[in-house]
Amino acid sequence: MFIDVLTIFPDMVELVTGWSILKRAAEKGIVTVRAVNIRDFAVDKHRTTDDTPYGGGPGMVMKPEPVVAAIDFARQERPGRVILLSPQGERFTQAKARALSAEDHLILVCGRYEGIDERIRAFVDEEISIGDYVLTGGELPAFVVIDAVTRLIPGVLGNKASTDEESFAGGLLEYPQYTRPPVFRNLPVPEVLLSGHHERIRRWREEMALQRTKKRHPELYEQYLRRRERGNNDGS
Ligand code: 4FV
Repeated sequence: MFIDVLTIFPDMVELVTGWSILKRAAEKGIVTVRAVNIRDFAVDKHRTTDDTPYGGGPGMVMKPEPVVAAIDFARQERPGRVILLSPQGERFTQAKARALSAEDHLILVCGRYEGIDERIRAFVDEEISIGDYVLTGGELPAFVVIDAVTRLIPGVLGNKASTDEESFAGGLLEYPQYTRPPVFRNLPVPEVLLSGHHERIRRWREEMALQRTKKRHPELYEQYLRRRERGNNDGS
């Protein structure tokens, strides 16, 4: 997969590509992340990428020309899905991460300032929000998307199974995990996990995932029950 990050702070991209799993994925050639500096596409000698809002109001707005020229540049070598990160976007989910992990080329547009010129949206395929809060820029949301998407690409994570059983994968939150020591500050590991009895462990984990989802994510729990109900009815 190719990922272009369109930003006026290209050095930030090192944050995701320079470490751990994503670094190895890049070294293995599974994922290529490229920083595209929007300022390189500015049309004036001062390399301006922002201006005051028409109609007045606080702050600055991202100019359309440099951003759209950067999108054109990113699309030159290969077609790509252009994604704008913004609070007005569709909420990012594991299902969306799974869908994007099948793409060949993602072009992530990172806004800055109070917002972007509305005409940029005519050159964008979709908008994604990572949550209902306002950040200083779209770079961190872009990195969240890159992390969540690339770890789903076959070969990136050592063990594929780890993405099958995790939260949201099966529609439930993940069950509690434990590792050595068997007792930590008088807190023991649940005996069933030390039993070696795989069927009892499997049932305990399912029950824990159900309880945790019901308590912390009731709507996800309802969705899961409805899907299970449907599953039972159509025998799937
Ligand atoms: C954001 C979010 C976000 C808005 C103005 C960047 C900021 C600034 N992006 N999910 N929440 N973006 O807050 O995606 O330009």
